[in-house]
Amino acid sequence: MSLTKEQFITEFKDIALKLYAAPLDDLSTQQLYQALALLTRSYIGQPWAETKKRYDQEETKQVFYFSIEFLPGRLLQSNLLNLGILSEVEAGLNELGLRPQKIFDAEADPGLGNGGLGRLASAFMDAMASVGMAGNGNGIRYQYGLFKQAFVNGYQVELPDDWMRNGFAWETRKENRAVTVKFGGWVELRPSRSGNLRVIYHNTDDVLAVPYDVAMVGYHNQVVNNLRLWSAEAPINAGTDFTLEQKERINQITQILYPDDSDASGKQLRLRQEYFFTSAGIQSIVRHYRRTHNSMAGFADRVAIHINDTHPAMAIPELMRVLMDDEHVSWDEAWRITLKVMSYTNHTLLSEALEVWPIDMFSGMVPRIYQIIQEIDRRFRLVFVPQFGQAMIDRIAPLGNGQVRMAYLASIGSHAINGVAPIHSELLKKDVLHDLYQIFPERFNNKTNGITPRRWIQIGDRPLSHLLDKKIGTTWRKNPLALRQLHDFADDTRFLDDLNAAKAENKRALAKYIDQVVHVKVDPDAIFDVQIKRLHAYKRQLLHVLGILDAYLAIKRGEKRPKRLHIFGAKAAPSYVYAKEIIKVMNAVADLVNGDPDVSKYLQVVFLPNYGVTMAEKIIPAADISEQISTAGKEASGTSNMKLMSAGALTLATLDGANIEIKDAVGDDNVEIFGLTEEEIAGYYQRGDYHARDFYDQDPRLHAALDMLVNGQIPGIETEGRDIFNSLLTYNDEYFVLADFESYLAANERLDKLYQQPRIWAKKALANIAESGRFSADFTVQRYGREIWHVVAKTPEDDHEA
Ligand code: GPV
Repeated sequence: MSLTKEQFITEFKDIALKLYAAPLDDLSTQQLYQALALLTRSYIGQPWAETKKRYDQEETKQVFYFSIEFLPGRLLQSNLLNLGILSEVEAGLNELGLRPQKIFDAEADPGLGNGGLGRLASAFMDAMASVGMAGNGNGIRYQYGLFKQAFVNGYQVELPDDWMRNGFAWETRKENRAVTVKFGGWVELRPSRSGNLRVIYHNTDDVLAVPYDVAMVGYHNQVVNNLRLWSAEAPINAGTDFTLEQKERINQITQILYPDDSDASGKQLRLRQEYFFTSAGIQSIVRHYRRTHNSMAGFADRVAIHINDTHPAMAIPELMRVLMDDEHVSWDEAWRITLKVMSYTNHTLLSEALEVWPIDMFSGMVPRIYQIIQEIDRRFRLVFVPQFGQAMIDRIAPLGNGQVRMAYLASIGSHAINGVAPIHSELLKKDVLHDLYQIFPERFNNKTNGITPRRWIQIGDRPLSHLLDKKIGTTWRKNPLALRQLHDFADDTRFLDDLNAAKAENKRALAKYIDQVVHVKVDPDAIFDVQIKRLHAYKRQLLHVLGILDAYLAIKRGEKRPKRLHIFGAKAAPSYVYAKEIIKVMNAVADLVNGDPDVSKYLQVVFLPNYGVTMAEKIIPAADISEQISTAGKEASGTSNMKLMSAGALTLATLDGANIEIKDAVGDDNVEIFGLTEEEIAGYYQRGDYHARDFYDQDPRLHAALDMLVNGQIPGIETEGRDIFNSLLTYNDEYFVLADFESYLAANERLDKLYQQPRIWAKKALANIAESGRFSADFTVQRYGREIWHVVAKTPEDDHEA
């Protein structure tokens, strides 16, 4: 859209007066934010309505992305950017004597997710709109998002995230689109005159699912898609009223996000959440379709439903239910439609993350869904036992060991199953879903994750953005592959110096922010070494910490090194004791290092509390080194690796997840690889001959660093230090931290050396930025569109050109 600075100023003053009956200079920052958000929303309404209308009129095939998590990040700047009016608005605010950033900072970050999985879902929403794909999100409107993390005496404490305290400016309540979701009770199957079964529900607990829609604004293309988040409410009953307790129980369903990342919680309420948003989504999709079609025959040509990991896997039996029970479609026809509609992404190889539910709990909560899964299970066995044998089918049938096995259900009921990086997709076929791969090889495929450079570069990294505009023009903003033009300037020393200067500016800004948040004065000239991701044993923050302890000891011995600032951001699941112990140790190490004047000349450590999307926007542009150091074969993809490379950070990485593709993209010279490969680790597992203690006994540096955990040199970690020490030595180091220690140090030494040559460093940074465009989620969703969903992207401009 077009909007001049002057128009904006007039409209902004006007809306502020209408809303608050006050001139701008009487408004609080929060009020200014609300007024600006509302004005922005008023620009979105029309293209939003037009997009919907166009999809309906043209009978566009639509994608519905079902995800129990979304992490959209703050939306004001992003919406202004995508509408094409960010510069005008900022100029207008400045002219009014207001600081844009201060207003943007008044927005709460919707923390409706844990980490990579939720952020990926939101990147896909942004990308689908931006490439003109009819993509809708379907999720949960959690009253409380992921807990707010604080540190007390170095320990993580979890505080409620009351993110909607000031309302959520971007949502629209659609109570006229509510649907009823049924739980519990029992089902009666009564033969009817037509020969079909009539399904009668008795004694169910009904919950009203009310949708709140959030606009997903495409980049400069007039496309606005929909993210539909469901909220649980007590139904308005004729006659009886609900007691407060009953209402409480219902509201609980969408009260809070489970704080588990890559870990199945196994709790009743979680299962209730899963069926709640899945059933609501399916019902509303079918209802919408039926408004314009009198049968379900063509449904699969108009609708694609994607299951983001297994949390929404009940979409499969739920669609079967609606097709059969409500739409009177036969089993065979319903199954044909369901298979064609459904597709599934797996996001992990960790066994503890593979969802299984006890049949007792499951069948009591959703009896009709359970019946349908029983029938899927029966038919699956009937068809495949003769071909593949009882033993194999017992392993992978949807029901087994008294459990509903969600990954198998999702795989059996989807026409496509994908992993999120090549190594992950290969390991799915080789290990986790190997038996299913034998039966359905054609379903398996890879779709490497992506990120949105709009948020990470255009919004987050203004200095780099301006530099890119000056050097290669602005086409990279629409098509990030244009970043490849940077290769032409790999030897342009002026430009390399400019790149370093932009990085330095970002580092100064982050240093200021760090001082504000944790009151540590850091040296902006240090190497900024960043590890930002959930705290997980397999992600090996511990390896990073041992590296810091080694540096501490070396400096204590009098060694001089280029100054390094280690920056951590990480939340631990509240019930994950070991991860929380690592957090305590990290904070204790930070205190030790920063508090020692001999050491802090060369080494500083900051652990920023409450890491999330908004904080990532501040950290990433300032990073020199990106730590991606998971045990090979454990990280499905990782996506912070892509964001950090796009900011010109060099990746310090194991050959795991998408690190491998990053290495292939930038070449061996522009990434720092270390550690055991997945094959080597698999070898250790097979032979059973990994002996962590040998590494401790044989490597004096490792020995000394580990001893620090238990010898009192780090104050306040008696218990935690001992537990971690024991996990590594007594319990044999499940994640091969000790095996990779030496090569990790060597890789770090190479990076230290390299940093002494700023232009050579900048040249490598340039190569990373130049090749980061391929990881744009715009391309990822287009691959999903072509190969899985069978949808084509189209924008209003395409019509004008045609
Ligand atoms: I399963 N992931 C996550 O964030 N939460 C989960 O519950 C599960 C997986 C992550 C993986 O750990 C990352 O490797 C991956 O990059 C991300 O999902 C997106 O695919």
